[in-house]
Amino acid sequence: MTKKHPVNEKSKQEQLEQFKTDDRNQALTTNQGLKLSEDEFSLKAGERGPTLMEDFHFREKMTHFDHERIPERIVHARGFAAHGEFELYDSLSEYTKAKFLQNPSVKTPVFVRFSTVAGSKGSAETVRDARGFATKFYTEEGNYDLVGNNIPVFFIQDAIKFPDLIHAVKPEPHNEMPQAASAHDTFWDFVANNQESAHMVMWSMSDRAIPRSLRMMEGFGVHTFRLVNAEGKAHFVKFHWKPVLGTHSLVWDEAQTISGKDPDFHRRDLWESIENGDYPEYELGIQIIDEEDEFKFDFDILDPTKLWPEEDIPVKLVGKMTLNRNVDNVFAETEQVAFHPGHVVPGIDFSNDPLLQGRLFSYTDTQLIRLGGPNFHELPINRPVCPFHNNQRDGYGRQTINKGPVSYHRNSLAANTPAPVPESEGGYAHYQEKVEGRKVRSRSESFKDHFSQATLFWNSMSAPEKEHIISAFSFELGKVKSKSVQQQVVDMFANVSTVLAKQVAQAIGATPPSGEDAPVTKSSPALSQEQTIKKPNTRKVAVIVANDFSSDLPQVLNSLKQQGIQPEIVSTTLQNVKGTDGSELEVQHTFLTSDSVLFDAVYVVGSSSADEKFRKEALTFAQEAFKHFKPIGATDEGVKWLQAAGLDSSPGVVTGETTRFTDEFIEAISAHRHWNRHVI
Ligand code: HDE
Repeated sequence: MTKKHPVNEKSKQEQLEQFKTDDRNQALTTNQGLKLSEDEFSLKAGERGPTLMEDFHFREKMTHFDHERIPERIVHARGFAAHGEFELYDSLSEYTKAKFLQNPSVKTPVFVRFSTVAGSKGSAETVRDARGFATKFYTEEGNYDLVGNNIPVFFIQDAIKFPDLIHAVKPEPHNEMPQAASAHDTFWDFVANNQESAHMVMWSMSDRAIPRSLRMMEGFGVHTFRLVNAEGKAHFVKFHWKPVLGTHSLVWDEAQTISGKDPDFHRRDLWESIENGDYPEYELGIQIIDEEDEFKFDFDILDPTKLWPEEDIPVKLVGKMTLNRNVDNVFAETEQVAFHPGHVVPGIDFSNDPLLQGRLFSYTDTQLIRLGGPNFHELPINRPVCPFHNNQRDGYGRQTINKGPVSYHRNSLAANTPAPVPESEGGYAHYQEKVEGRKVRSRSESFKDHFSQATLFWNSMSAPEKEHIISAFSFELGKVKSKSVQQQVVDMFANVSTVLAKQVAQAIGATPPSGEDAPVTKSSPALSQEQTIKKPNTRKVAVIVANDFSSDLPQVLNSLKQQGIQPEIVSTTLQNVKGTDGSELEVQHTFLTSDSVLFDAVYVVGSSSADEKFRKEALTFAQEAFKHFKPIGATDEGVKWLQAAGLDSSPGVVTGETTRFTDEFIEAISAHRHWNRHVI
């Protein structure tokens, strides 16, 4: 009965094509198709007279405009998305019968939306926050959504607390401040009074919450899910996305400046990378726990404030996702896409994680109001690439024209179709987990350890990462007005580390805890970004050049490009700059349009004809990069400038004095940040 619907990486794109339109070179019409002869003047009684009611063109245009906005997402409002494909390395049939995880030759189209959580739709992108990482797989068995975050745990253990958490972190209701920031009283009051948040707060205060790029952050399904194979055997699973470029972050001072200089920093980076053919790639990883081993750990695997240490339960890399196409229209695609953790396919099922269970209700509910009725599954971006048939009918915005009189089940007039199909033919059957218990409102004892993994995270950090966490707490709590809340938080995090709590207390004028940390017995190296992949690819270098640059420069720039590094020329004006040998370089940015924080490294070249103003601008770039631990290179006049400013001979600063300048500069860029530099 069920037909096979072959899906390939083009299936979604082909489907979307049917809905696209190109307005260029067309006559202007009303929505009824009527050609218009004029579009600048409303119809009036006399040239200086009132507008007439019969001006249907004016009314249609204005009415549509008046209704252009839809509510933004209650959380994850600020987002950006791209299309791509997923390919499997080896069949996962041992664990799951999901069709798209069987055959490595099948490529599945995907749509991924990244987001911040707390800020409004127009807020800056480099704020301190978790990032959403939501993937829709358009499979032959229907849409599968992996709706994850870039942090593997969550603030709360039960979905019923989600409205409280979000009320606390959003701008305070009496004055709507601060925007897209957790550094305020209500958030920290929530934290101190809901101590299950400790582990996630450690992640939020770490570098993970200020990613360098959406291409350079991990993704996590967070909850424990189930994979079920064709024999009906289930395993517990956690999902991971591992970025091929490694996991990298900004530094906080830089992130704040970028929020003003380029509030679109992350979307611009994603958009441009895809346009340049530097396709973002992420490997899909799974951690598997046998059902029999459910109780073998010192944490409850249903508790979403806990991760599964990768050293104990290894992450097996099973496939790769490549984002290779930007959207055509942000509203139609990115804004109207509707993700749902309950969009599953046969072979993927839920666990009893109480956070996941609540999410299974919330997504459709919020989308009903955001997308204005029950037919948003018909929007082009949300349609599965396989057919869908049922007896649901009507409602706002219905597009499907269901033929025939029958819209009920069971029936005889349509031979009892559309009909459910048995599991053996692809019908979804929920995993038959045995459950029993009393109806209670309570939390399992096994969920009550809130601090062990927060401490594990702290113990796994490198020295610079620990410093960043201390300084993030000090910043956030330094913005809190209530002394009592500040003190409660210090007391709470003394349970994670007294070293941390003491330093934060010192910074914010609170009373430090007494006592010392217990000796470290366990750490998880996988949690530290120190261990991540480091590559020079797609790192952006500001090359600061004036007229009369030396003839070696084009050669250096070519060598950088060969390593995948992206040099961009910055100068006083957008006029081409000329070298002593007559060669020319196109200038992409001026000191006015650009800033050091928008680059991964700075290369000061200058020239002997550069004036004092130029030298100062170049040094501002270099000093800013120095402060942010970024690689700095200098040749020609630039060497003298750095020397005079005392910026040379520090780790990650490479000057043309060395004969291996290009190689050493590439090495410095590949190392990304030079934490051992002494920054005052
Ligand atoms: Fe969400 N979340 N969430 N969430 N979530 C939404 O659904 C919710 C949680 C996540 O790009 C909303 O369509 C509850 C964890 C992402 O469109 C809403 C709880 C994780 C996105 C909702 C959580 C997420 C959302 C708002 C606690 C990581 C953006 C708009 C039980 C695993 C998807 C919408 C996109 C969006 C509810 C917690 C990820 C209100 C009740 C944990 C990536 O339904």
